[in-house]
Amino acid sequence: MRILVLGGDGYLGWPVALNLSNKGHDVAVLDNLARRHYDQEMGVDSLVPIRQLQSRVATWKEVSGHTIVPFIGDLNDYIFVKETLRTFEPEAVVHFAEQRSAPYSMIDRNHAVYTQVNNVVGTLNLLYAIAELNPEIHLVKLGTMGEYGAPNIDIEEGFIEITHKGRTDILPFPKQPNSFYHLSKVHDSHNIMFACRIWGLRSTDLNQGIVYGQKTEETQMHPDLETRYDYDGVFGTVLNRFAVQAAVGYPLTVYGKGGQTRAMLDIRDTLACIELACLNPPAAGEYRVFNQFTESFAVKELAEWVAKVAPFEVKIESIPNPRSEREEHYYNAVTTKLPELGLKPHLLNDEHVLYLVEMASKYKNRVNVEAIRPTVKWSSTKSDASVAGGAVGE
Ligand code: NAD
Ligand code: USQ
Repeated sequence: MRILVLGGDGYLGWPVALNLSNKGHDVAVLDNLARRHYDQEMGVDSLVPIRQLQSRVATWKEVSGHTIVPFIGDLNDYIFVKETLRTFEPEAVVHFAEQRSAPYSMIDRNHAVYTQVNNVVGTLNLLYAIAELNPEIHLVKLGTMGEYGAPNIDIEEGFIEITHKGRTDILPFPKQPNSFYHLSKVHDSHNIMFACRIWGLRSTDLNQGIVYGQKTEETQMHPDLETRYDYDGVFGTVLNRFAVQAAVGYPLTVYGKGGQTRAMLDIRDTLACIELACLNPPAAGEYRVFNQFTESFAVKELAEWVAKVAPFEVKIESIPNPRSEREEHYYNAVTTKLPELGLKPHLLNDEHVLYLVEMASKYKNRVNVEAIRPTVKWSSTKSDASVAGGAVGE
C-alpha cells in the first residue's frame, strides 16, 4: 500500500514508518519538526540520541534498500497538506502529527491555545484535503484512551448502547478527558466522525493507551535509526520515566496515591496495530473506533514493578499530584477489535521491565536530572516550567 505517516519524525511515527516500509509498503513521512523545537523550548533532549530526519531516511535506504520520502512542513499549512497528498497519492494516511503532552498543554494559555489550534486545525485541514482530492483515502487517526477519562462503568470501544426513557440508540461513549491536550483529541474525534458522515470519508480512530519501550526490529538495525525516548516532567510518560528515574537513583515519582489506572501497550504493538488498521480499512462513510492497548496498570503498581526488578536499590516517593485527576477509581476498558484482526500482544513482564531499566542505565549520562521534577500544575493557569514566552508555533 502507499501510506503517508504524519508526524513521522516522532517517537511513534518514525518506527511505524520504518516498520511499514520494511513490510514492503511505499511510505512517505510528513513532519514540521515541532517536537525537536519543544526540546529546545524545555531545555531537554531525547534520552537516546536521534539523528536528523534526512539522515535517518538516508540510513534506512542504505540498510534496507527501501525509500521513505520525507515531506517537511506543517499540517496547519493547507496548501502544503494538499500538495503532499497530491504528490504522494497515499491510499492510507496515518496521523500522529499532534502536540501530544498533557502537561505541555496545561503550562499556560499560550500552550493550551497552541495545542488545540495545532491539533484540531491540522486534522481539519487533513479532512478537507482528503475530501477534495481523494475521499477513498483511509484516515488512520491517533486518538487516546484518555478521551474517555475514568468513568465508573466499563469503557466500550467508541460507542455505547443507551436506553433512555424507553428508547434505545447507539451513541458515542461519553468523553471526560483530563487536559486541554486530551480535549483536543475529543474535538478531533467529533470532527472526523462528522466528516465521515457528510462527505463519505472512511476513518479509524485509534484510542491508544500509554506507550512504553523504545526498541523495534527496525530501529535496532542501525544506531542512526533509533527513535526518541522522553523522560522529563513534561513529555516523559509514566513507565518510561520510572525506568530512567531508577537508572539515575531518583525516587520514582508516583503522583498522589498512585491508584490512577491507565491502559498501556508496548511500542512494538503500536506498530502492529497500525499495520492491521491500514490493511483492513472501513467502508466508505464509516467512522470506527478501536481501543488500542493491551493491558491496564495502576501507576503505583508500575513503580513497584520497576523497584522489584531493578538490579539496584530503588526508592518510591509519593509526591503531591500536579494534575487534577482521580487517584483511586474503577477502570475496565474493552478492547476486542484489534485482537480480532490478529494482534498478538507483547505483554509486560519482568524481563521487559528490566530491559527498560538497563536501556535507561546505558544512557544515564545523558539524563538532565533537573528536568525530571513535574513543573506543570493543573490548578494554576501559569506553571514554573522553564519556558520563555509563548508556545512553539505561536
Ligand atoms: P511525538 O511528539 O514524539 O511525535 C509527534 C510528531 O508530530 C512530532 O515529530 C512533531 O514534530 C509532529 N507534529 C506535531 N504537530 C505537527 C504539525 N502541525 N504538522 C506536522 N507535524 C507535526 O509524539 P508520539 O509520542 O510519537 O505520539 C504520536 C501520536 O500518538 C500523537 O498524536 C499522540 O497523541 C498519540 N499517542 C501517543 C501516546 C504515547 O504514549 N506516546 C499514547 C497515545 C496516543
Ligand atoms: N504519573 C505519575 N508519575 C509520573 C508521571 C505520570 O504518577 O512521573 C501519572 C499521571 O498522573 C497519570 C498517569 O501517570 O495519572 C499517566 O501519565 P502519563 O504522563 O504517562 O500519560 P498521559 O499524560 O495520559 O499522556 C500519555 C501521552 C499522550 C497519550 C496518553 C494516552 O503523553 O500522548 O494520549 O498517554 S492515555 O493515558 O490513554 O490518555
